[in-house]
Amino acid sequence: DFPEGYTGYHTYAEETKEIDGLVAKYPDILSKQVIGKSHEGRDILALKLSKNVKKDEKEPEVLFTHHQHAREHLTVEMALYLLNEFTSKYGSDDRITKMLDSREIWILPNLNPDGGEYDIASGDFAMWRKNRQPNDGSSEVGTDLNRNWDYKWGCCGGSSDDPGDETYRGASAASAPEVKVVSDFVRGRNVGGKQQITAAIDFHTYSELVLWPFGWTDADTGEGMTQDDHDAFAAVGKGMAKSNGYTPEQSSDLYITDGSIDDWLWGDQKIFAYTFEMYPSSAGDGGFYPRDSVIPKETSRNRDAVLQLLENSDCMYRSIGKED
Ligand code: 0X9
Ligand code: CA
Ligand code: ZN
Repeated sequence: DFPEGYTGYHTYAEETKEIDGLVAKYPDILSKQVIGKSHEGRDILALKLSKNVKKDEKEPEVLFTHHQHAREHLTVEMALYLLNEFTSKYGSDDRITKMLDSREIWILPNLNPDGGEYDIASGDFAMWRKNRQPNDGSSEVGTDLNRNWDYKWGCCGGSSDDPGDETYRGASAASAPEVKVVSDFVRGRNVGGKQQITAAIDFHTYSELVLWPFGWTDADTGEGMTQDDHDAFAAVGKGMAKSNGYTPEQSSDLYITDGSIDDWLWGDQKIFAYTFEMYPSSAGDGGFYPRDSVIPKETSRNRDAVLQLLENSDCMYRSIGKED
């Protein structure tokens, strides 16, 4: 369980209970799907939020993914905040109502349930990052999910081939079952040759950043990224950063990563995918483990940014005056 001072965070069981309660209370706008299993057999969920939720309507779809990294527990709270906020304010809050009426929102609250549970199993934090998949020929456990996605996997020195390292990229692209499950889910949203998901945020902690692709290269434009693509990423990214006070930048400005989810979502699926690094800005304010008292403030802090992305998701190029 979570240590004292952190019991406001949700364990996997508490998270499941909270979600099931919301699905029971708001069946017309919230639905739950089990899209696959983690290595240890826990459910990986996709929650859909939309008016007429049981129908697949012709509406832009937006994806929010959470908790790739075990110790980044605040990102699960971010998912639960969005689920609570959007269900409880549908019909009373104008912006939320408009978005549920005209978008299909996918929230994947926990991509790494095994790692998250392992991190709190002893009652003290384990500082765990990866999943809990064993590695052939090594006693070291785990793959860094955010280095295992099938785009430029292991290309560029932005991950490790050593199973003992924190950024171990896995034996092959999508070798982690959690990555495979979510990749297949996203590919499944390609309906009739068209990817329905247009925009995404992958939530992490910490550093208070809004990041956009690519991570594999320092170049702003080039292969897979036109000037207009880049400018739209930056325009919407900077707009979101203005509302939450985070710092906006290309992800490779932080450091080079290969096999990260946002590079795959954009490079392979042409989804405008951002990474948010949530609170705190620095290690001094709790690093990966800020007290539970910050949860309400630091999750609601992203409300406006999330709504901005939803509002832009029908045409991301409108942000640079190029509506098509
Ligand atoms: O290294 C990571 O995966 C992310 N930082 S964290 O401390 N949450 O582990 C940053 C990823 C930045 N790169 C991309 N988003 N591509
Ligand atoms: Ca709908
Ligand atoms: Zn992370």
